[in-house]
Amino acid sequence: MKRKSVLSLVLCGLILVSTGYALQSRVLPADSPPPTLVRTDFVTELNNPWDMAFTSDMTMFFTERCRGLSVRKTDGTIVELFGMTGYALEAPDFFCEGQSGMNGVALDPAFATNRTLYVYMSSNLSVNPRTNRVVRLVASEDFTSVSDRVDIVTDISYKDVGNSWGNAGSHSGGRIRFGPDGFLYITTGDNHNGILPQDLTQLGGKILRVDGNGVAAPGNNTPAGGDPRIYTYGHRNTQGITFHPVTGRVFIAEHGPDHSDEVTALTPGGNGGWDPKPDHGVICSDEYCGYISNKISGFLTPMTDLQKFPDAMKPMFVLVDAQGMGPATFLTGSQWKSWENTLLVSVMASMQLYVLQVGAKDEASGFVLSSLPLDRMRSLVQAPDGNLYIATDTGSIWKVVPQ
Ligand SMILES: [Ca+2]
Repeated sequence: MKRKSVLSLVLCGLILVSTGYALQSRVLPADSPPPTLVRTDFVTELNNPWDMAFTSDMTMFFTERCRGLSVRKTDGTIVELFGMTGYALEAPDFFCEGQSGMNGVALDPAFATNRTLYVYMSSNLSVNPRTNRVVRLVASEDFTSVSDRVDIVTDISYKDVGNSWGNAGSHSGGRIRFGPDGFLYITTGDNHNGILPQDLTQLGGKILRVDGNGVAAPGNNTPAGGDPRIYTYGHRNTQGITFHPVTGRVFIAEHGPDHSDEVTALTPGGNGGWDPKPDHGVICSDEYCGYISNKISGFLTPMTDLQKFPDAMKPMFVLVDAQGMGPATFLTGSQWKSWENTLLVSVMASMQLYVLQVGAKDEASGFVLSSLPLDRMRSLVQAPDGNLYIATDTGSIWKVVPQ
């Protein structure tokens, strides 16, 4: 990417980086060409596909937000495994509301031997309020059923009742991924609840890190008095989490309100700096200042309030004109040519993908990928075949081959 091209994008109104942080523009290596992308439909006619997880032989588990968990076998047949009535294992407590339902899916690192996988779903097994849960399942050898349901995390904050800022089921987070450390990372949302992100006793507005039984992982460095499952806090509604292929560092991408989509490299025990509760004397509808200011006088509530939290984790990439940044994955392998080890992030409202180059100090810059059709891309997963798979809100899962 030439600096001239970056400039032209900015001139087109696409502001790539904030001037509020010490971010640097970088230029991708000129001696390595970018890949050409060949896109085909992998699965179509789905209902809000939300996430995918692949076995080593390219069997694909996938979720549909209002239906449940299914699997696409290598011969192309699809089996409905877990969720609504008629699925192989019905979940009577499962429901779909707002942005919630059957969200993330992840395979256990030892899936090949233990057949274990996990989903993030809304459940009415808890009442007043209902909750989001992470549920563990075991898949049969022939992929025709799942069994042995165990709810390993049962108390993830859920927006039980709509308010002036949105419907019930809003801001649930919902991505789950195993890190290279073997622990499960879970992204949660702030539920339009002002106190949640900075409240260390509740699980909304956090990144959680647990083992396969839902027990807090060692090394979370949760501040004293906090729930030990909390890895980082002070987040809004994170839907993207991925791990640097070389350093293993954890990166998240999260929506801003009407400003400041952020990509952030996480530090254990760190504060993301989002605090939408009203300061003393400030009145915000439903005690949530996420779309206005939480201060007596000031600008919009910042996504990272360094004035209030000087030690907060600074984002390494900010999209000032927020467009719903979320799903994210690093691209690994030489087939990606000059994009190897870049961070791919979906920006849903503008229906774009950003390719970000991450520097040694976690600074980043990037450009808009323009060779794929416009669509709201809800999940980005690089599969064991080295190709990229993209779930779209319009009901497809694409296969994208770099050439
Ligand atoms: Ca932040």
